[in-house]
Amino acid sequence: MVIVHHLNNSRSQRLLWLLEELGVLYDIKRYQRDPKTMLAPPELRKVHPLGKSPVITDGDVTLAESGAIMEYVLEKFGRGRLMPKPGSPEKLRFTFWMHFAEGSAMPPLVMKLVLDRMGKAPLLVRPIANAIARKVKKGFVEPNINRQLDYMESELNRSTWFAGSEFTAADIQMSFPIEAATARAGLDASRPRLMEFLARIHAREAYRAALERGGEYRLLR
Ligand SMILES: N[C@@H](CCC(=O)N[C@@H](CS)C(=O)NCC(=O)O)C(=O)O
Repeated sequence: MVIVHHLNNSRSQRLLWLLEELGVLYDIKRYQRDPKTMLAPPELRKVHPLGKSPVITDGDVTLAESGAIMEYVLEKFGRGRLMPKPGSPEKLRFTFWMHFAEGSAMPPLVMKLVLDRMGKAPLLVRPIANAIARKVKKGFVEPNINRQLDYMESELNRSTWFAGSEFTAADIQMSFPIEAATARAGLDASRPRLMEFLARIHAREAYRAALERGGEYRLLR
């Protein structure tokens, strides 16, 4: 049976959701973030040297990295579900969003999280830390986040879901940056397609079932 090594308030929630959509039986092994640093506990490094979540174990297979795990799960259990037909234009869009989520959308959102936390630097260096953080956010991080959000919004003007008219695993993969952008980058009703996307995914039975099994899911801000 697939075991999901699940960190609270993290990307592994997305994987539980995929497994629920496909009706795959799975078990959860839980890990708690350090409440101060928000880092994963060292036990996770015993499962995979990177010590990040998600990681799955399935028999002899131990696999990290959300996109790779999703591909593995779709190949092994999907029977063609939740992905477009090979060779179709939708498949190309699917591949793009599967990579874009972690390759492009998440890095500036993670940078924003880290830079926002610089406000908690020791008192003596706080003014300098804040000045640097503000400059990097204004000059690099926020323009990138905004350009990416605009692009996502425009793509959802083209079609209901990211890869086309059908819901696919690319929508699951994209859910995390979009949820993170609402939590920490001011994504709001000024981008109505993205807000509708969130409302639609949050109403899905499998999304709710995964939340129930996964437990606490409050995105870091
Ligand atoms: N690109 C990786 C990112 C993995 C990642 O950074 N996971 C976060 C959880 S959202 C984590 O484990 N953070 C705790 C830590 O870095 O110690 C993926 O999608 O799997």
